[in-house]
Amino acid sequence: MGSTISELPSRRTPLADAADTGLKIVIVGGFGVGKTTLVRSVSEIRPLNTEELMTQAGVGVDETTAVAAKTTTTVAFDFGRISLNERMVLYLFGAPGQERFWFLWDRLFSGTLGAVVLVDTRRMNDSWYAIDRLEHHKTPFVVAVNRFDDAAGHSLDEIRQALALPDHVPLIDCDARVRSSGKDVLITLVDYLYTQAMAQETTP
Ligand SMILES: Nc1nc2c(ncn2[C@@H]2O[C@H](COP(=O)(O)OP(=O)(O)OP(=O)(O)O)[C@@H](O)[C@H]2O)c(=O)[nH]1
Ligand SMILES: [Mg+2]
Repeated sequence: MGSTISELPSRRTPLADAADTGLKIVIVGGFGVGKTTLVRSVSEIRPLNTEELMTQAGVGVDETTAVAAKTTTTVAFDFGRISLNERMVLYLFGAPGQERFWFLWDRLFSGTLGAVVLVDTRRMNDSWYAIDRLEHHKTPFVVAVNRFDDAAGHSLDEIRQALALPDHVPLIDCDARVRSSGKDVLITLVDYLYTQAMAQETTP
């Protein structure tokens, strides 16, 4: 596949010897919400991206109205890695956002401990499929709102209501282009997974 790999960091951070806990995390959400951007900005290795140029063939098939500047799209998945501390490593899988590639999602969820649902407030409806599949697989998830510059300033409370998210599901703002912001999202997810695991342990 003639994938274009651009703007990749040249760094290659070796995995720490002490790393003994690897967690598989998926990044899901609608078309063009910034999944590939998030994996790229946080990954400490050169991420694998399967981006293809969007062509005339997609006109009328792909819904590009809100992302007119977008020129490529993920056709398989993104892969990256980030060490949260000496011992804990996250393996990140970014899902393809376009409906015609959704059949890949269920396979991508296999062995996943948790997920990030990226949301663009201009196209909230595109988040339903992701939330539905995660609930179906009983995969714990957090929701991160990727604030695009031209997005109306909906509050997190309004977004929680619109997505009918239960109170226990963490909901935060992020900028997928900023490494520290992406890292905060992942830390929120790991904290949430930890709290859930602890709660299950204490439940008789
Ligand atoms: N202004 C702004 N642009 C962003 C932000 N996040 C991503 N982008 C841009 O939005 C476009 C879409 O980002 P991608 O990361 O390709 O989105 P994706 O969810 O992987 O898209 P698909 O894989 O095609 O579903 C890119 O041109 C990014 O540079 C953001 O927070 N703000
Ligand atoms: Mg992508």
